[in-house]
Amino acid sequence: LQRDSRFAKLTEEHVNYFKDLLGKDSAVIDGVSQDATDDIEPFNSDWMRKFRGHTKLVLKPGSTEEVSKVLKYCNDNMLAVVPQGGNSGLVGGSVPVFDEIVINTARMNQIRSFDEASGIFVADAGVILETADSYLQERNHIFPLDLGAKGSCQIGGNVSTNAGGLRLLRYGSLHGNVLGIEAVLPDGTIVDDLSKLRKNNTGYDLKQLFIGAEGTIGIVTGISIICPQKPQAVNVAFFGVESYEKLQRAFRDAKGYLSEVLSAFELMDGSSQQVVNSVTGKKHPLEGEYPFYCLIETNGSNSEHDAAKLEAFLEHAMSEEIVADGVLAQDETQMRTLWSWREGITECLGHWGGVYKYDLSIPLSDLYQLVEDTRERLNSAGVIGDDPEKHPVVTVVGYGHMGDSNLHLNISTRRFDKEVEQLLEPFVYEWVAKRNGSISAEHGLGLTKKPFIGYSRSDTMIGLMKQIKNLYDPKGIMNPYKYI
Ligand code: FAD
Ligand code: 2HG
Ligand code: ZN
Repeated sequence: LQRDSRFAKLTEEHVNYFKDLLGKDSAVIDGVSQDATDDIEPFNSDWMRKFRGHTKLVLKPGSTEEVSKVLKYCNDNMLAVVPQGGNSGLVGGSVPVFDEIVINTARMNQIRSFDEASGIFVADAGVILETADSYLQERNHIFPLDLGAKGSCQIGGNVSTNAGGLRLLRYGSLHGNVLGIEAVLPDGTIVDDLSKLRKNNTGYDLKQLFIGAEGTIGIVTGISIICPQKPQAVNVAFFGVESYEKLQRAFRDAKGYLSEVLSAFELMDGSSQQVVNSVTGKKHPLEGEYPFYCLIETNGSNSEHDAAKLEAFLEHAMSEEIVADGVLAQDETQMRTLWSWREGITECLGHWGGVYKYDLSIPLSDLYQLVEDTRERLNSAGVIGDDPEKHPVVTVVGYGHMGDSNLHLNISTRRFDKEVEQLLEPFVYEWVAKRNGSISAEHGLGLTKKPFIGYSRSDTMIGLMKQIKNLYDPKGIMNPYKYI
């Protein structure tokens, strides 16, 4: 990958323009002028510390109008930019590749309105997901999305990646819940489509293009989203299961027994639980060891009603030997503990060094077979083991949102290794394409998956995407070098 010479290099004149526009405190500058204001490094590297850019300028506009002026100037002066929210993305999309200017939305963090009767919440893109959720919880509602990075990711970043997360099974995707978007195009045009309407069939639904666009066509500055009421009753159960066959039965029967209250069905394999156990040193909630575990959550309006449903499911699943062991959380602390064995996996996997991550949609019946095939492939190549000299790979784990047929295949390594990478790619992508799956279920394409889009999209589809990109961003300044 080479720097695109059409893009201008940052000069002191550019920096002075931005300082005048935004005020000195809204720019993090390094190496362009004398007054380096802050440590620029965190904006240049991603959550996994896998990608590192070399920007010299981070801008933090405080309003949609400021974003508009910044982008217009960048567009007029051929300065490439990267939109950045909480920088928790997992595909290298939120950091510069070369010297692109980072436009960070952290200062745009105002909640604009909330209506308790309709559940419609309107806020700036830079509001942190957990802040939005806490605000809503105080008003008897929840944000329809929840995920492990909630403490740092921003709702604009969530929308821009079309994040899926832990509640999608129950509350649906952002394509359905986001009702309106305010965004700025590279030429400074403010697209005010901050509708609060659930239904609006007046031509193309253009806001959908921004949901999952990963910062390639404009900067999302505000969103309007419909939020469900806070469930009065929440239950969490955690099960050990002997086979993938039985796990599928557990899912099928959970839907039957729990129907409308089922809010999450999450898969964790035995290896993923060993990883959390060895990194945190905590005692696993179940005594025995099982090849599979699942976490089931219910959200309902009547505690007794839900508990009765869950107990009936439990009795059925135990007596039919669908699950081998299980535990039901008795209070909120236990619920959080059980969730930590699922939500903590991503962080623990990074303990030894680098992680190869694959976020895949696969037909449910085949979903876990990929983990087994990958493990076998790496085992026969002799790259997995305990000897740091001989074995770059520590472990291969499978977990994810089983309720959405979304597998997270992760290969935890002591170091990134060319041989391991060549064993994994294109093997994983070919495996998924053969089953008509998707090479990105929820994390997006960013930089990591850019070369592989063809495994999930036809030339015609990619051609149409390029036409849209050219229409919205004719000069190509928005998040260049990434997937499109
Ligand atoms: P960033 O990382 O800053 O940016 C992500 C992408 O969006 C980049 O391409 C960036 O250019 C673009 N972008 C950001 N803000 C804007 C904006 N305002 N306008 C235009 N473009 C923008 N994802 C899931 O789907 N489900 C999960 O369960 C999940 N769990 C996670 C758990 C952990 C521990 C971590 C670290 C990540 C997880 N993710 C998950 C990844 C997920 O994509 C992000 O956490 C989140 O959605 C990104 O938000 P962010 O604000 O950090 O965006
Ligand atoms: C999750 O579901 C996230 O925990 C992260 O989407 C998955 O790290 C991963 O691969
Ligand atoms: Zn996930």
